[in-house]
Amino acid sequence: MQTDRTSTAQTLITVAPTGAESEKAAVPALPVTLDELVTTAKDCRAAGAAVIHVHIRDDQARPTLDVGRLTDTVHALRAGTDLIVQLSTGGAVTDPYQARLAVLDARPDACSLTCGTVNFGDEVFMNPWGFIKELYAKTQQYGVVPEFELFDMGHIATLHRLLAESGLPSGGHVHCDLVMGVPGGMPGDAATLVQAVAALPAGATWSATGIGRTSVPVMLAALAAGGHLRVGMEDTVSFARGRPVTGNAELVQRAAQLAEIAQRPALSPQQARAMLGVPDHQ
Ligand code: KMH
Ligand code: ZN
Repeated sequence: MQTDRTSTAQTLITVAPTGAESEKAAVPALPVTLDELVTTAKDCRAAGAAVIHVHIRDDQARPTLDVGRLTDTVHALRAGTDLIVQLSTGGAVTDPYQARLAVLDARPDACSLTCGTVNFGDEVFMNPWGFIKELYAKTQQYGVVPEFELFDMGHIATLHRLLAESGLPSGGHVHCDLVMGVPGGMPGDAATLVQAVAALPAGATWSATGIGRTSVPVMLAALAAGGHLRVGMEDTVSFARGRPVTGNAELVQRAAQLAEIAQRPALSPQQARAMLGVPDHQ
């Protein structure tokens, strides 16, 4: 029997545990070592996550795209969990294009692929068309399943252009993530989410994540609109006003509880592989 990839009966939960922006000194619960990351991954898997979106740090807890470290990270996460391992190709705003392309040499299951440049607080997250095309071609060549990161409405137009010019992704299915509430990107509210979803390619699945205080409203709107969820300390370090996140697992747990209440319980990694077209590495 064929998997119905667009069914909204269940919820894919992705955890983004680290990111490139928060500092360990300011956020002690942030997982920055490989041991911390694997422990977090196991806890989040138990809480309901199926995909892990990974940024790594160096020995000083600074963001790095070192391919050797990324490769070790992919192997360790596969050894310790059955999560789909999605490496960030966004990195930090200071990372050069060549280093971001080289992320795929670590041979992850999946990767993020941002569909346009966006103001990113006081910085600029650069994703020009030529880079997007080259990165997409490499995902197709390596058999890595991309998740299209959409920070703004214009990114959706670029996604349509990319699919029209370069064809379907590895795995044959288009899955997007609406990243909402970045200062400079689209706002994290229900009206914007509905507008963005209406503009997505036919047959695409999508998750949404709200940055900072937009985390909960975006999660509720996404569940109501039939979408999937991304949560984690990359996107918010506050669980509630004045209450810091104590660990990624509590964010996943809250997402899984809300999904359950919405009558759309969490997908297992195995079910998520079928939906996204990610081959089994176990
Ligand atoms: N850290 C941001 C500059 C991604 O992972 O692909 C980019 C980002 C998106 O987090
Ligand atoms: Zn990221």
